Amino acid sequence: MSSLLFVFFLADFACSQVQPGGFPDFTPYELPDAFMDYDDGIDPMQSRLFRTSSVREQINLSGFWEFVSDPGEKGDDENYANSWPGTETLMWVPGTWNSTARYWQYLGQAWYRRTIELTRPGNLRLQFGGVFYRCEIWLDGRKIGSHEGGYMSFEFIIPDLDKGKHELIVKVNSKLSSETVPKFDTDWFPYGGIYRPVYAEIVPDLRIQEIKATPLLKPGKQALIKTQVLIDNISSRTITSDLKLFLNGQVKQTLSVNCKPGKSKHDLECVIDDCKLWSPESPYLYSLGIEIGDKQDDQFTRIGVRSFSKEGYKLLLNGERFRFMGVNHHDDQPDWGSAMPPEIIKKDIEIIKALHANGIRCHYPSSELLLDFCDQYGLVYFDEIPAWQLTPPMMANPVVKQKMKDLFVEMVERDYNHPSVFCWSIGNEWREMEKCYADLREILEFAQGIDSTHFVTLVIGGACIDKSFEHSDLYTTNWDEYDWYGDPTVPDSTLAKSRIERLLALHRAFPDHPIILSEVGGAGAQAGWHNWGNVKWSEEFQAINTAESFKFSLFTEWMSGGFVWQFCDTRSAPTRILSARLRGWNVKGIVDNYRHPKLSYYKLQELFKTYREQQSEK
Ligand code: ADA
Repeated sequence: MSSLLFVFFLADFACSQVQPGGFPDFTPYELPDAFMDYDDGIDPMQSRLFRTSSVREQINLSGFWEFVSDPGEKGDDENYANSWPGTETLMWVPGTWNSTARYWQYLGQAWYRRTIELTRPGNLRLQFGGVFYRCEIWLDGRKIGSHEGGYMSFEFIIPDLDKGKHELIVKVNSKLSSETVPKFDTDWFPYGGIYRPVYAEIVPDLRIQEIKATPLLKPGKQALIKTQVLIDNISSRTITSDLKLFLNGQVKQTLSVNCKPGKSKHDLECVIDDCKLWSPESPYLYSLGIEIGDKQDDQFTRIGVRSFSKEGYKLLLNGERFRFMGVNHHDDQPDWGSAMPPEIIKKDIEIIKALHANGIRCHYPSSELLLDFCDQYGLVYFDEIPAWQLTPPMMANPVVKQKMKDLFVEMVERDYNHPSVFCWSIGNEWREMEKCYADLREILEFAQGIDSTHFVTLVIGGACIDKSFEHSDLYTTNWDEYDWYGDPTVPDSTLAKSRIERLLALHRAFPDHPIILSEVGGAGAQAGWHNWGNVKWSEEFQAINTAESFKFSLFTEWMSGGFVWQFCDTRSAPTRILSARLRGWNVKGIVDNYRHPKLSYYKLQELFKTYREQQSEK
């Protein structure tokens, strides 16, 4: 096709979507109600969508905390933990200082302070949903611990604390480097602060630390739920008690346990007959609870029975062909940054469901609340540690390697019970992988050794044939049909052919591997700017890129779909403000930063709907 004809063809494509003066078709979509036969309530700490305990006394630590920035990092030498230097301002928790005007671009150290009041003495448990990037914590001037890794949750136990007021101080540092994970200069903003919910609770001497439930599907619609319970005996004596396993409010097993001081693991199980499966179309959840003694302590989680498997190049969910129609999502919004409140997370989920999508991927573990919504509304989640675009020297650095391993373990511990979790990814687009192949293999094998119930993968850039795939469980690659960073100012069909040829070559090299496009599309568009010639930055250019690229992954027999890059426009690292980022924002969102849909949203919605209709006719 001559280039002139090609431009007309594209112009025609765009015009058929939006008539001047009219609106594109938008199919109204009703979000189905979440369903669980047994409803165990709402977590009063607002950090989960269900009650996690019915007996623990909990204190919500959301609200204004005293705040002082420390750009010169003097706070340790000047002992801020014991002599507060004076309050600069009040800062909202959960929140990020980078969403306030005063600290908009501030990357560095800061101190937070508040009081906790206990109405009775007891063992205090402090739970942090996420602090970016590293922190140290003091209670009444005594250091109680530290944590590194901005996207994970963590806890501290302070035994036998007196009743009354206690001073809590948290030092936070958001600086990244070549030895942090994520590294410095990622393509998303390193929002600093205590940005996910924090709460305190009084726990008994014998407490439930963790529940790990593995649902195994058996023939005849039966499921065996193997449950491992981690018990923490905070006291210095052995305690004997009963453990009860509940399913949807019914006791299924009672086990008498002898717990020495410290941690111990106990196995319980139950069988569900005629079980209801979890899937995006029918996200059925069961409530699973563990109780110690006669309500001395309890903990609840939610589980779903489903099986992901592969058969040659096909990906299967509950034995049926499954293709991803997903979005890449960052926790990011102009007013809240990474500290998105529950209502905004829920809105995102609704917009994604209205797209007829079935999955979400993120470069780091999203908030637990987002994963709860995925479980509840039926979105398959692609879980990844933020090891983004590492270089060979970083990979070879034992400090970085250890951090990656620690983050991987924390991710699996936190997210294991979510039925929406499809795989664990050890990172994204590592550079010059042939130079760090041994390191890569070490991390992959480590990850596979931690959990064998989910796929383990690594995301590769540009659909290249990489021998690391001989060891990972899936082929997940980032790809787009039309170039966006290069010279062409309109989608170039010749280039597109060579891009498709790459995928064909990949399939020839790995014919028995499911191929998933972990990022697909990827063209920046200034929301509201239309250009009928489809030039760069226009909504038309982006719509062509995303929809055409996605079409290939959905309608090619051996492909397993993908995740559009990306859901919404997001703020990029401050260092990228002058690169191909509009005002410092990565504007490849199919909705803008306030979630107004761009043309590509409607094009994808149409495509996903067509795919679903075709599948249901089969
Ligand atoms: C890569 C990377 C993304 C983003 C994207 C882009 O695919 O994985 O995080 O940076 O490029 O927008 O260029």
